[in-house]
Amino acid sequence: MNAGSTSLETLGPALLGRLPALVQTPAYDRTALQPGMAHLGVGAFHRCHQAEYTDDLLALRVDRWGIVGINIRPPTLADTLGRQGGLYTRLIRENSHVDARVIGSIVEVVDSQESAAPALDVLSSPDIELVTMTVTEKGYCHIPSSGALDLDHPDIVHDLANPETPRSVPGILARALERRRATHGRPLTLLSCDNIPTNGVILENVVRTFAERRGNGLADWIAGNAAFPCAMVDRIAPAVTRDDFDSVEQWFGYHDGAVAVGEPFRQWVIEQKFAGRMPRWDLVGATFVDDVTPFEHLKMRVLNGAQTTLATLGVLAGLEHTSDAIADPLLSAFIRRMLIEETLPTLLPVPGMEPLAYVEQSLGRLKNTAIRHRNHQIATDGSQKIVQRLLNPIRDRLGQGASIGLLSVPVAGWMAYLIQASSRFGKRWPVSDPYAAKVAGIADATGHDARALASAILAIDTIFDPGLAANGAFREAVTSALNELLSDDPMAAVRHSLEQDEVARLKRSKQSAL
Ligand code: CS2
Repeated sequence: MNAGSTSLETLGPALLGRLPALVQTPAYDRTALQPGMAHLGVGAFHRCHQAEYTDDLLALRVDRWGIVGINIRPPTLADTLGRQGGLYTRLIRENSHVDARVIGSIVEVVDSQESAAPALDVLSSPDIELVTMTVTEKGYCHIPSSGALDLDHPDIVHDLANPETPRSVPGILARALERRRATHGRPLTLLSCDNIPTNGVILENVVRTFAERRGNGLADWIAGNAAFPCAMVDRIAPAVTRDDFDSVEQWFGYHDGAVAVGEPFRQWVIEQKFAGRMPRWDLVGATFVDDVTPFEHLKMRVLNGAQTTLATLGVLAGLEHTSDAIADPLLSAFIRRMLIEETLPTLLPVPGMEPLAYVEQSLGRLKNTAIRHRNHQIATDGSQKIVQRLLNPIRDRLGQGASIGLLSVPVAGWMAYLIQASSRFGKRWPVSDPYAAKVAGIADATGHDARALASAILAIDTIFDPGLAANGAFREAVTSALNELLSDDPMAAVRHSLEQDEVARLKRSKQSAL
């Protein structure tokens, strides 16, 4: 974003000493930093999360690791972060409260959208010991239902044929590791910070499968010299809007083209499995653990599950943001009941955390009206999100012989969201999802029969595990919710599932009283 019509000065190292007192500045000498880690995917989340933790750590002066930020997809970084010397304003907002701080941990930015070469030069450098990444769920090129590398993915097909000029994340990482092996042989930790289940395992799997296909011993070298820890990351940091840029100008009197906005809450749990040195993020609030799984289930099933539910049902109800959806009494009652009745019993015990309190805390976070998180943004790439957020807890519930009537509603919500974007249903809104065309094709061919629609979508086995898709109770619950969600009164699906749950609850309590 350029300075536009304003004549205000743009944030940069020269302005640091002249910022209003309300804006905190880096509490360390940035010129002494050394690029020790790279981050792939410098978006709003990275700027509000890993880069902030690193800024906290740098302020403790324990080490001097700066971040090299790399984008291999749009947007470009040179015109925003680049021209600001890596500096940006991080706003933490909660209702009327604002906390502003300039973050200084990003020391260099690299645009590698046109070709992987600039990214590969950084990732294969001996100075880089760690690569963190937020490349979105679909960046891993895996099959959501199994976690395996999707060998039919066009970018993977391309990269296997042209391994020296890769386009995909697995192809780029495999090539960087190959160059490290050939040049200096130094180990590398690759830390996924995306919301996919067992993200380190999936990352390792896609990179290893890709390397195995190369058949030059690379996979063995990777096994001995790279580590892929799992991590749970959390902070709500939506896409930045024009309003956010304008706010910084109005409140603080300077222009910043790389503002990031997040909520106060943040969490980072990292599996202690590193190939070499790691930044001591544990000194600034991150937790290093042996097993991330319980934390990951808690976060993806409760917070992210609630977000996806509110997003798709919110769009169907004509609501714009998460905070609007949760302010709706029906949706708010539904989400609380769904999480407490159906999601919580699927969770593993989480050391030091009380699940019910976590649910209440999560619902509180979603009510934050200063966080303008659009329902359409969260609904983007839903096909890559519903397995870990909704389908895995449903599978666990069915395994316990327990009810799934509430969790099935947002699954049908995801279907209805994509179905109604098809031409047969009047293209009610634009969508972005790798499965949008597939679902639109089903909708165009099938028409308005909810049973036939649900059946055809449940047959997509790269999303729905066939065992789950064959389950009668699940099919019935999804079909009946979809039928209502596609009607003129979509929220009837939400009302009815709550009523049915209430009836079942009464029945259970009568039985246990006998
Ligand atoms: C959101 C997440 O867009 C989405 O899919 O659910 O980005 C969410 O805000 C973060 O995971 C919160 O940590």
